[in-house]
Amino acid sequence: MANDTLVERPGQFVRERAIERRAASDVSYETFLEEYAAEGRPVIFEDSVPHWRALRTWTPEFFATNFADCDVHVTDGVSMRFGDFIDAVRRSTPQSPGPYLHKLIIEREIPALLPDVTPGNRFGFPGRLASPIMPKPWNRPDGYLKLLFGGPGARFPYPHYDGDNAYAVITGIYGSKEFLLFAPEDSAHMYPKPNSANVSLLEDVSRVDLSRYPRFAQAVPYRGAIGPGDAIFIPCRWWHAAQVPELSISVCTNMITAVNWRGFVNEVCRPQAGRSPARQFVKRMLLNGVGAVLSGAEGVQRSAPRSAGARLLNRLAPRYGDLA
Ligand SMILES: O=C(O)CCC(=O)C(=O)O
Repeated sequence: MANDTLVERPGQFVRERAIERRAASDVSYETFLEEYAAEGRPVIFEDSVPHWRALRTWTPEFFATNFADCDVHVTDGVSMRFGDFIDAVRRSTPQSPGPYLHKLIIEREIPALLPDVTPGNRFGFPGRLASPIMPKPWNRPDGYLKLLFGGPGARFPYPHYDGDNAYAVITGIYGSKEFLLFAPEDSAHMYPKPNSANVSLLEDVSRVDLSRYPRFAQAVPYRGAIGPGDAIFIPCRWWHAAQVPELSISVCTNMITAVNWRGFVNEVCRPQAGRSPARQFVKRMLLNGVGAVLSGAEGVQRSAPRSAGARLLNRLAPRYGDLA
């Protein structure tokens, strides 16, 4: 591969790949689905949301001025006053990293922020999650839009891939953030937790003790960074780890489309300890039905997009733009 580079890790050399970058204006939504989503190919789209007011207004000062007294959900089991959180982020250094906020669903906790990121990033359009016929808890027209916020040295707490076989798009708004991605084929090299197959036992992929985790030496990292306006697309089942070099504010959405639907159904209906097989079977039947209806609607939208039928079906199977 032309963009392979050799990088040194303690004790060995590995091949590392740069994540492809494209100007967002050169890529239509359909091309994105065909060339990246369907192919499971990560990419960073540059200048993906020039219309977002957040790009001009969201700074640490903006949040400290307007939302200091809000209680925010920072990480698992930890909530803080937003003002105190921002103070801790400002004190964060690579040697002594502060907290990393990654649990704040914007619609639930600070809906006043929504107009600043609306209309959403088209590459992060939640697809079938936005359909009114999606059963709870997957009926999420906002794609679980989350705020991510951290200072130098902070990082997402664990390398993982997203649940529900979902894709993710993370859009940078302020500062920068670095990503290391690993393909699904590297799963065995990522040491999945025995009870949580999508979470790695490796805490920090940039500092792995290879004597404890020797298989990690065979994993091939894909490296990329996002700045304001850049959006990184993380295909389903791709492992990812995020690290903040300079104070970073970004947002994240999940997406389910026709392309990752089968994997979604298999994932959420898989046999699981503590779940009745009969219930999982009924759920599978229900989701298979929803999938068939949505595939039919999407077929009409594709073949006769301007017809009255397609316009009616847009309500059932929303398309980017219809929700704005
Ligand atoms: O911190 C990040 O950018 C990664 C976010 C992420 O992976 C997640 O929210 O699942």
